[in-house]
Amino acid sequence: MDQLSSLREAILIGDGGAAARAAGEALAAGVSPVDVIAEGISPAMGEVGQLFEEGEYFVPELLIAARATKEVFAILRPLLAETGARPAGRVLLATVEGDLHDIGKNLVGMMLEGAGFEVVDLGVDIPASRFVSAVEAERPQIVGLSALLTTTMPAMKTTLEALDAAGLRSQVKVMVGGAPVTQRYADSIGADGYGDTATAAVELARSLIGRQDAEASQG
Ligand code: B12
Repeated sequence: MDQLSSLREAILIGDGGAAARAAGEALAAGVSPVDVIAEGISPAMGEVGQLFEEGEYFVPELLIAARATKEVFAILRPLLAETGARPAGRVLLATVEGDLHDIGKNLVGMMLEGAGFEVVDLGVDIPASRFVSAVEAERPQIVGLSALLTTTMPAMKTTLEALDAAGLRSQVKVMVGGAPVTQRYADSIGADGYGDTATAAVELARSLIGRQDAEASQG
């Protein structure tokens, strides 16, 4: 898809205006908002991360690429909100304590919104105690934890333990993700699911809601 390649290129050079125009053209050509994220923004940001790892990009390039995606999200957000009449479920989403990475989390949130989920995004660097109070206040079916640093992954475990200690663990399904996180790690901390991409996060959220409904009907 031509418009999606232009979108990718615009994000790679951090040109928000061109990215927004390319996204607008893709939408006009019939590409769905969800596909603009899944097939445009998501792979482009993956590539930006890769270029950084390879030493081709430095922090400024990263940040202007991330800023360019925000201009596209501004166009997509109202369109995503229009999809689906009844929310598919409520997801509380955040990056764990000590961790400021939010590009992947934001993509996950956008994709979930596109799939009809109501997303409560707490932001970044969220301590376990805030998850506890937010679960009490928002009553989500799912909590999504993101971590991009090996040093902050343990905060996922701490968060699960805090939910448990507050008597809330059985009321929510917890899904985890972020570049260093693996299925094995998710299993080791007792999370209910792991997703390696924003698209996988949507599938996972759907299946977790299904599991929760089944458990609720069994009493
Ligand atoms: C962008 C970036 C930054 C930006 C963050 C900007 C922002 N607003 O997010 C800045 C420059 C601020 C930054 C800072 C730092 N960073 Co950094 N950063 C990256 C980089 C290059 C890309 C991350 C990214 O956005 N990828 C693109 C997105 C789309 O992918 P993603 O996040 O993995 O998300 C996808 C999936 O993982 C999944 N997913 C994500 N979350 C969730 C949640 C759920 C529930 C589910 C199901 C799925 C899911 O879906 C997403 C979409 O497909 C990575 C390298 C890399 N390749 O990962 C390093 C990296 C993560 N950073 C690293 C480091 C070390 C740091 C710093 C400590 C650097 C420093 N010395 O100051 C600081 C830490 C700041 C902090 N306290 O958090 C290291 C971590 C190493 C380690 N072993 O932990 C990495 C791996 C780079 C490296 N090789 O050294 N960083």
